[in-house]
This record gives sequence, structure tokens and C-alpha cells, in this order.
Amino acid sequence: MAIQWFPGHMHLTQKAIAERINNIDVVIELLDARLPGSSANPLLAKLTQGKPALKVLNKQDLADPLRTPQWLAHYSALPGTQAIALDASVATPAKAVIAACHALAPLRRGMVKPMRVLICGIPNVGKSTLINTLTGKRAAKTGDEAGVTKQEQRIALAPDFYLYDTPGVLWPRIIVTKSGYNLAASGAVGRNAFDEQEVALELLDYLRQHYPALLQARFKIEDASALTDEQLLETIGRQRGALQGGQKVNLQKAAEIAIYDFRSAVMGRITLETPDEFAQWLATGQTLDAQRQLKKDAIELDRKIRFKQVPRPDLRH
Ligand SMILES: Nc1nc2c(ncn2[C@@H]2O[C@H](COP(=O)(O)OP(=O)(O)OP(=O)(O)O)[C@@H](O)[C@H]2O)c(=O)[nH]1
Ligand SMILES: [Mg+2]
Repeated sequence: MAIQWFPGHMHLTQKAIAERINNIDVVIELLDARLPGSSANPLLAKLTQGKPALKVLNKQDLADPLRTPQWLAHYSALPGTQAIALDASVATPAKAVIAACHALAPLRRGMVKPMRVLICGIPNVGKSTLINTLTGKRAAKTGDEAGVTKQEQRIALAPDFYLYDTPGVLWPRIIVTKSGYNLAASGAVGRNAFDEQEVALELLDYLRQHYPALLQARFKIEDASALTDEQLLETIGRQRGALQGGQKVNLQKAAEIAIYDFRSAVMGRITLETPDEFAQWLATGQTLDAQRQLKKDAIELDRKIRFKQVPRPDLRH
């Protein structure tokens, strides 16, 4: 089933960003370096359109170091956009963010024209952590759970440099099914809004194809490619002792283990998509969405005809 999560505080944040955006000089969107395409929010793209943009591929310490440069090149090629990769908790490299903001809005300096930077992105991607690292204190609340920041907060980095921390937002309809799974695997979706077994099976399917050696080493499997996703999940549960009565594997527990091991990178550094793969998923998602819309329109037209709100079309010609 497609994963969707758009609770009330996200709706309010969307409105707050729309009101704030005119007085913002640079928009920093934090992306998750493990899923840079799926974590780029189309709703935020629309709300912040036309503003100088800095894409920060955060949690690069957990992502595949061979794939991050591909994504940096992809984003840097977009107009008015710079991209850097970071581990938000490490201070010295995080300072690159400040320099990039000055490069994107060179005229914003001094008390009369202070730099105003909006930090946005999906839940749990590290927005508040980056702000704390930049300010050198715990100015913003952080936590390993989606939805920690609930309200916009202004933090002064210097008397002429403001940062606005915002609550993480997803978007009302995620049309790329795979993105929903990757977002859930990363920790961006509230825990009650997805099925762990479904997400773990999708995750294992990708890892089996792209990172078999990591899977095999972590779970002591001889040949991951010889197993189905379900068999893989069962093997993981058995190997880690997630059993219930009669030596049956507790698949729920096994799924939680697989997701946890991915999130904490104990399996190794993994990125769940390349720019080319994501472009294909997006194209498929858009086609399916257009078909869905056509079907919806046809049903609506049929309803209107039946209730005589519009005339029946003349099909004789
Ligand atoms: N490994 C790693 N962990 C990070 C990084 N940045 C943030 N984290 C962790 O990710 C979790 C979420 O961080 P937050 O800063 O609270 O995320 P947020 O984007 O403000 O989340 P919301 O307010 O819920 O939208 C915390 O456990 C952080 O320690 C990073 O670059 N690398
Ligand atoms: Mg936060």
C-alpha cells in the first residue's frame, strides 16, 4: 500500500512557510543523502520557487560515498542551486553552509540587510541538528524521531544572520511508491503510518540487488541473490534470534531489525537510489498519477451526466 503521512502540523508549517518566504534570502533544503531524490519535497519546491537554493545532502556519513558525488552533480546542475554534502553534527564542515549562503545572496550583509535563511526539509533529516552545530549550542530541540520540531523558530547566528528552523514536512500525496518506502526506511515517516514488514521487504529487495555483499556479511548469508525477499527476512529473523513459539520467526521483529540496521548504518554505508533510477521511478509515478486522474475525471463526468448536471455527449458523429 502507498505510504502517505501529512498530519496537521505539516499543514500549518506549509502555511507558515508561504507567509514567511517573501522575507527570506536563501532557502536551505536538507535532503537525506541516502535517498536524495525521494527526500526532495515537491511541496517545498513549489513554496520556495525562485529563491536562491542550497541543497544540503545530510547524513552523508551514512550514505554510499560513491553515490553522493553523483547526486551533488545532479543538484548543482539545477539553475540558482548549490549543493553540498554534510554530516550536520560536525562543526567545521558545517560552516561551509554559511559561505554558500553569502555566495547565493551576496548583498545581504550588515544590520540593515541581515541574511535570512530558511532551513526546511522532510522530518528527521537533521535540520535542528545543523542549526545547533552552526550556533554551537542547543538552540533547537532534536531527536531521533520524525516530527520533533513542531513550530517555526528563529535563531540568530550573528546579529546580521538569522536562521529559521521549521518542522519537517512531507507532501499530501506521494506519487512515487518507492519514495514512500524509502522515506519510511529512513525514519521520515511517523511510526504508525507504515507497515514495517512491507517497508523491510522493499528495503531487502533493493539491498539484495545493489548491496548483496553488505547483507551477506551482516547476516551471515552465503548467497543473498538465491533468496526471495520473504526468505531473506526470515533468515535475518532466525540469525538474530527473533523467534516466537515453535521456533517460528517473528517477522515483525525481523523487519524492525532490518530497518534499524539500515538506519544506523551497521550494515554499511548505503544509498537507496541513483539519479537515473529516481528519474525512472518519477516518470512511472507521473504516468500512473495521470491515468488515475483521467479515471477520476471520467467517474466524475459520469456522475454529473447521471444527475443531469451536464448534457449527455452526442456520440453519433
Ligand atoms: N548520522 C547522522 N545523524 C544525524 C545527522 N544529522 C542529524 N542526525 C540525527 O538525526 C536525528 C534527527 O535530527 P533532527 O535535527 O532532530 O532532525 P529534524 O530535521 O530537525 O527533525 P524534525 O524536527 O522532526 O523535522 C537525530 O537523532 C540526529 O542526531 C547526520 O548528518 N548524520
Ligand atoms: Mg527539528
